[in-house]
Amino acid sequence: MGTALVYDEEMTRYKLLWLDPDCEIERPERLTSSHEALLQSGLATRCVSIPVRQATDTEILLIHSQEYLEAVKKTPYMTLQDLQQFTQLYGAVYFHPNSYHCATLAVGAALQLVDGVLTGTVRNGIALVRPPGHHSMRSAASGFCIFNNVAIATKYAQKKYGVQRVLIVDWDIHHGQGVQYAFEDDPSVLYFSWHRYEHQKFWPELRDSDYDSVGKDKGLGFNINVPWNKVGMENSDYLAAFFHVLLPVAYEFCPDLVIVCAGFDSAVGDPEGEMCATPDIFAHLTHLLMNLAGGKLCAVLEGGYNLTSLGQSVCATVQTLLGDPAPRPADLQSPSQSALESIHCVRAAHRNFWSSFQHSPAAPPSEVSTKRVKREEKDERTQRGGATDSEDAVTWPEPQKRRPPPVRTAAVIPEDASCPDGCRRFNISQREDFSNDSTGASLTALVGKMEKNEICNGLALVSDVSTAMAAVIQHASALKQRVLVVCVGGTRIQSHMPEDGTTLTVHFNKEVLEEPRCKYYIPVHLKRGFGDVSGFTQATLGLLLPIAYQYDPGLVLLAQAPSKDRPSSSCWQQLVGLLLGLAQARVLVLLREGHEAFIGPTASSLTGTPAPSLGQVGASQAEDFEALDGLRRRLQVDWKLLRTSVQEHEDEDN
Ligand code: X5A
Ligand code: ZN
Repeated sequence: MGTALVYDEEMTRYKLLWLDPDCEIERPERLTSSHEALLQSGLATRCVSIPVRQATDTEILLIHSQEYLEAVKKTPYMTLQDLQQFTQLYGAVYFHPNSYHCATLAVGAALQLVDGVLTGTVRNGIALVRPPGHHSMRSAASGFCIFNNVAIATKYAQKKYGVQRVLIVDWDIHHGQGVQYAFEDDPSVLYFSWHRYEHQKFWPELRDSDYDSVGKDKGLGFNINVPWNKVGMENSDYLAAFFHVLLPVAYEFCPDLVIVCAGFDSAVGDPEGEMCATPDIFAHLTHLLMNLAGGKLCAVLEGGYNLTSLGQSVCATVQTLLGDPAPRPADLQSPSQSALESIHCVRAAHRNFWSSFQHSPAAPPSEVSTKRVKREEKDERTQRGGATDSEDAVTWPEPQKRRPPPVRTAAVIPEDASCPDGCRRFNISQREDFSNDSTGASLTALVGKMEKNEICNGLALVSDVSTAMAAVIQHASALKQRVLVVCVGGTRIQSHMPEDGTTLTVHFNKEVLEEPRCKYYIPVHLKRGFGDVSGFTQATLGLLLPIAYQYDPGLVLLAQAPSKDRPSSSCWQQLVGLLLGLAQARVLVLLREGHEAFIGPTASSLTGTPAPSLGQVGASQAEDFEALDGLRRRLQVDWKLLRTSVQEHEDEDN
């Protein structure tokens, strides 16, 4: 199951023919240099090339009006003067005699990608296209966009394949108002967009882009806007929006297909976005979406105007789609006050629509609600290192090369058990082992190989989880690796776990456990156990992942302790899949003898197969929700990525 790359050089054959400072950034080189970056890095050859095609009129009419299509069809025959005049009808867009042709190819590329993913030819993929699409509306071009590639692809997937729910994630730094307008009354399409907004002072300067545009009629709640009111947003701000807004809702919605409006003007160096998130962040944003919809993910290029940043971001995305481990999410800061204000407002605006937010505070804090008039402090923009004038002034380190280990998944299992698909058996045989503990010896040897980047991850069937855990932790700390221990079930674990920060333990349990002893031991009480999918998603997305990303372990140890309550295999696979975003996917899973049934599902997730969907997640009991949210509030002093609002926490540094 591969990754599609849909691209054709023809889409570079149109350009701005007159002077227009607003449009000059949208150049053919955006596409050539993105494609070149994929070739240079060797990623292009690992993808399955799918040819583009022209979209038909019928397909374009899924979103656009006949009048508009007819008007655009005339542009190839216009004189330069006519083209300029036609352009005047719209905002921030230009036409060239070859624009119409390229626009039909851009739509067709998105449709080819949807075909590839929904017929099962490929698992996922990216379409590198020009012109972009998300600003274009039923009867109007806008913001370099002519036809709405992603909106058309969404309708097409629903019509041709009977796909029910589509999640559109728009991480471009502009608001895709065209996508919002196309689906705002449609509950089968969930549209999420974050965008530079600056209290309506940033293009397209629409009131409709604010957090309180939540959809209409039947579609109420299915439009989610996260307005960024300052420039300079960083990795932690984007991750906080994923952990505390997008992901809980996405899991609740349970899409059959994910389409990404993949604009990379939200990355550092971009002259439009002026944000500070690094290209590597797209590896994580992509990874976090890859366990939804059984992994069916279509990324379609939108914006991105700094050619260096764009190429690096495209590579980070494609390499993750191909299944390579994401780079370490190093040194995450606290989300900024302004980002938290936005996140708080979005959650409040959606509290009646999504059970994930139903217990969130209702009204935005009062000083926030006056937001539309407070915009004098504009020049705080340089405060967090946001770009000022020229894009050349902005620099950032070159992303680390990601070199996946030669062996993906090792299995330490009894010699008489069959090796799960896609795994390499890894046993130190009794003969070679002098310690009398061949499992322990195998585990430490395996951790050594993971450290040396020879094996990526592994699973082991052990008779005693505690002993195995202790052996691994000891060995990992000798290697000076921070270890994240995620323990599921069991009443108590190793009392002599180090508390100096070299390990962080998160212990999910159905029984009431003691209060956190220290910052590095976190008991999480899941009253209804792992069978309660809403409790599981709240705990995993809203608690475990933010803490784990901030901790940034070098190794993840996931252990299933003895317990009557076992997670369903789909919850377990989601957990494994999501944890693979950490520690360059160095995840070691310990299963207990007697739990052999988990070997197959665990191996499947470790080898990179997307986890099965959890089904549409219902509401959790108010008291259960409160208990977990209370824990989140207590922990956010130490773990700042847990914050979902500005008010909860007034001290210090931001
Ligand atoms: C697709 C995209 C941006 C338009 C900016 C107009 N459009 N100032 O990024
Ligand atoms: Zn954009």
